[in-house]
Amino acid sequence: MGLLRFCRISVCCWLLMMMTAVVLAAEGPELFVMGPDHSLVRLDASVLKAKASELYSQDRNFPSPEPVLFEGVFIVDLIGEAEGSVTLLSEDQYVASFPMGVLADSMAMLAWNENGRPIPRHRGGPLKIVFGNAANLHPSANAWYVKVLLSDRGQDLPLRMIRGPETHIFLGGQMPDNQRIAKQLLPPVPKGYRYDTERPRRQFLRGFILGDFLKDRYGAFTGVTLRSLSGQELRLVSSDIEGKDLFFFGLNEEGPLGVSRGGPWMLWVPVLKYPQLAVRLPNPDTLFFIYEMIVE
Ligand SMILES: Nc1nc2c(c(=O)[nH]1)N[C@H]1C(S)=C(S)[C@@H](COP(=O)(O)O)O[C@H]1N2
Ligand SMILES: [Mo]
Repeated sequence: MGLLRFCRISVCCWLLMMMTAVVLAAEGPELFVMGPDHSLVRLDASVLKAKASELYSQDRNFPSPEPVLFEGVFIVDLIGEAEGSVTLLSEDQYVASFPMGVLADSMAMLAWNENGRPIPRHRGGPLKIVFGNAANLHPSANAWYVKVLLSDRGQDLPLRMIRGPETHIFLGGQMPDNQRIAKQLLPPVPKGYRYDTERPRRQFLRGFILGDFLKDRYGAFTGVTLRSLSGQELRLVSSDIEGKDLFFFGLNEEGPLGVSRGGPWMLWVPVLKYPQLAVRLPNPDTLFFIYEMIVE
């Protein structure tokens, strides 16, 4: 009796695993890019495969005696060489940014297959960056789990504010001065690789107190969902927000926060003041890459 039951369970588990594998394989690689209306557009496997190339190289994270055959898309083939710089965002909020010329010279590819098989998650898949020639790049340039690709044009992103059927496109530069706040701090920076490494320094970040920002535009609100380009979401209800110093930053001293610096908007929570809220953030005190808010 016991053995029969065990067998039945194993068969069920096995079937379930096979079905999951089929579904996952059918999905294939996907990548998000910025569309003309500043919403994220999904490039599915068929779009990516139409531009696919092969590359014999090494996975620098897992060196092997023989070269590996990668299948993927050269970043140059996705966006063309004319663009100034490119930022890649990964599911774990890791960011990697490069001048376009560096990506072209190093033959940077977003790869989904190695030796004919999908790249497993423990090796950086389903989509990871590999290079034909990466002699001069630090290993931290090998971005794993890549999800979003943004060119220069995508760096200075507006905020999409959505309530019901209406979408308002908010440009940081349009902020009325009387509503702005500025706070001097060592800016939080997402973990990642930046080709132009600039030492972080104490400076003024500009933006709003989140509650004031929402009240000013919408009057009463019951809650808000903040959406990050890398896929994380944070839902706050009005009692999380009202009367609290939750900082919503969109500019530094040079101008709008680029995505490689955690922009276009970031929510910064003073951890000591609001520890219960801070633990809900993917990074210790900050939700980076906020590009959309849904207001209720
Ligand atoms: N998505 C993602 N990619 C990433 C990282 C990360 O944390 N997340 N770490 C980077 C760093 S700092 C290095 S050194 C290499 C790590 O490779 P290793 O695990 O083979 O040492 O991957 C890079 N790619
Ligand atoms: Mo690293």
